[in-house]
Amino acid sequence: MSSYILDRGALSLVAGAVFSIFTVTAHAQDTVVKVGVAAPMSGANAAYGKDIEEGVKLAVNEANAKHPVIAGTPVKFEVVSGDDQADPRIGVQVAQQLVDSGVAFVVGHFNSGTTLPASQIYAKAGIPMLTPSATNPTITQAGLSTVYRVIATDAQNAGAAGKYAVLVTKAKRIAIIDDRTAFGQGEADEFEKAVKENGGTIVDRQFTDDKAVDFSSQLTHVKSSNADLLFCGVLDSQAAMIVKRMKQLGMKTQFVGGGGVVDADFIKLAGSASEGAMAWEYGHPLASTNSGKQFAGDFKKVYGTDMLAYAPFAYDAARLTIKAMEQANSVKPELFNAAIKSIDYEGSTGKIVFEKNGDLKNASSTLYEVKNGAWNPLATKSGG
Ligand code: ABU
Repeated sequence: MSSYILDRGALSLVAGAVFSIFTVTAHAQDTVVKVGVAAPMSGANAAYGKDIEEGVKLAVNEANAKHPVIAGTPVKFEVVSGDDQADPRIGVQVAQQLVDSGVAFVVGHFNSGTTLPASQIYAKAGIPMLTPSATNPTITQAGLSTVYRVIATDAQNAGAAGKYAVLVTKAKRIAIIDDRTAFGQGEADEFEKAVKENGGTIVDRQFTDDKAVDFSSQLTHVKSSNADLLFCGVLDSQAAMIVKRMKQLGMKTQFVGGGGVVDADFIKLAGSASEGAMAWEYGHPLASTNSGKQFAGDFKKVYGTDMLAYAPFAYDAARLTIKAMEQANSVKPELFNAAIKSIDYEGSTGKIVFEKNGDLKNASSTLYEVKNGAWNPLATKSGG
């Protein structure tokens, strides 16, 4: 029996401090196919990790409910989660543990900084890795044949943000703060490039880190630069602290966030300071399609809460890979990986077809604004 197919007895051997296994009722004759989820399940990014895990669990439960048979054998999918704590070093360890535990494929990681080194581990083992959220463009530039991304990159998302800031918002003096992570710095670089390509002016660029809770010195500097627009390459909780501090400092500068900011947590944490904030998020608004609305409704029904941001991408990543297994009639990664490459999948986030490098074809991005305590879509940039 291959390492990625475990019988029920073998499952008990797979355990560790960073793992949790969601038990399914498997019949004795079922082949158990393990589905890895790698994301931060603890620490400041834990809510994103839980969101991703819940998206994958939804996909797996739906697949199991159909009693799938692959290569003539009843199959039971089982989720195995690894907590990478948003730390690249731990991300590599988790990746190796997931590979050793016999997962057939992995949905993850959440952070670009963990995905970059972890993708090498999965590639070496021949295990497909589909990230639902890691958007640094370089992830798919390493020539790894097992790496996929079901979401737009920051070349697209922050690129659209930079162009829009200059040509539509008509900002004259633009400032940037980023958290120096692979994601934050990467998207800030893409934003700056697009601003300059479209004839805009960057008047200030400040840095923080992803653990910071005080942004006074950076914001005071931005205020003194008379910036009319501030783009921030940070995640939701830091973005919320930034808009609160901007209000306290009496700044009139338009806040624009990049990925990871358009969610309920940002509004909850920022309170009234969130009003008028803008941010670019990957994909089109879920509510704009029937499949998106269906996913959001199903998620709420199952978990009793609204999804955060990346659950539908994680759901689609798991569903399309299971479909690839069915098309290949195999749970062997070397066989269904080829089927992923040619998949044409209509998911909750839209159509998923991959470029040769594993990136999403025709990815889109949407600009949102907080109005009356809720995120509202303003503009969507499709394709490219
Ligand atoms: N792209 C949103 C945040 C996750 C990351 O790329 O690090």
